[in-house]
Amino acid sequence: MSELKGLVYKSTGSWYIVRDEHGKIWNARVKGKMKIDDNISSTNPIAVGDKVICDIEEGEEGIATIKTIAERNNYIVRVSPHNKNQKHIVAANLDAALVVATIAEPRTSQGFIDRFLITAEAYHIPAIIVINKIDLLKPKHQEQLEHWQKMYGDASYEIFPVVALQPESIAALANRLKGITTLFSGHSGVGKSTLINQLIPGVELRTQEVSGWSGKGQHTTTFAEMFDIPGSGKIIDTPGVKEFGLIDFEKEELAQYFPEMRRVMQGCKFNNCLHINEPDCAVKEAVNNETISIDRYVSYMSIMDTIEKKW
Ligand SMILES: Nc1nc2c(ncn2[C@@H]2O[C@H](COP(=O)(O)OP(=O)(O)O)[C@@H](O)[C@H]2O)c(=O)[nH]1
Ligand SMILES: [Mg+2]
Ligand SMILES: [Zn+2]
Repeated sequence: MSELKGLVYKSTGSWYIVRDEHGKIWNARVKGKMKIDDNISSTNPIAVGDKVICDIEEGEEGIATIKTIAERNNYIVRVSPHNKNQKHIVAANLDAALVVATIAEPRTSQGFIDRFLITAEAYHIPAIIVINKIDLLKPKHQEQLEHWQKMYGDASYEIFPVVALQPESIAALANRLKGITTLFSGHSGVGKSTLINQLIPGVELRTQEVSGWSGKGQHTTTFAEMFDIPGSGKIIDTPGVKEFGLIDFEKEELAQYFPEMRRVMQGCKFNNCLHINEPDCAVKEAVNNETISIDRYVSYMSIMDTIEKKW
């Protein structure tokens, strides 16, 4: 039996779309029990972005059986849509994780962005922030944009203000995404599909599929899908994924996932400092002298409050 090496582009439950090294598309499935060394007990054995080796089924054109999956460089999980106690791998082998946010129509909260950034930090995946729809900004929104640019810039994040429909405004972002595999996420309505359609002409994702909050009650278990950027690079779209579940971590670890805190916290008097009310705290000192943004610190504190609740 001959075999093929490929990359998983889409998972639709028990079948996977795999593209082999020559660009050919295969429908692949897993047969029997496959031994997978993931210690996260996920509901899905294989995820978009996985590198796999398959047996080619004889007599069945385009059908293959996945037999091994290569070790993952990284992966990102969320709580399983079917079972709160189980995890679902959204995607594997990412070079970057990108969040599309908007200041107006709709407004994305800083809390949402910060939780996304923490998740990316926890998985050691570089994060990219895109602020879309800047054509709609009124003066007070403009101030908010400048504030976020400084705040996230100081924290060492890349932030791209764009208008998804204007090719010149997305040129710098397109350049950044060249040659890498990037996971896209963001609330519905922020222009994620519009942006992907601009970056990948011809992909023609449906836009405006959810208006306002009407999608809330619907059972939308859509699956992640990977697309090739012309030239080089890949985008993984995650329609219907509201938020990535954080891995469990201790209160003591939270500050490590804020790069601007991570940089100063070795100056704290206590090495188990939570940076709340301890004396001689380098993080609080940085907040006081405005090297660390007060808004990021507030975010830190409110996420700290939720840690026991295991969000
Ligand atoms: N004014 C403006 N509207 C945009 C922009 N990007 C997307 N939209 C509109 O926002 C709505 C939602 O876009 P869509 O791509 O479906 O959002 P998604 O839910 O994040 O995939 C659509 O009506 C788009 O035309 C933008 O940069 N400026
Ligand atoms: Mg969309
Ligand atoms: Zn401290």
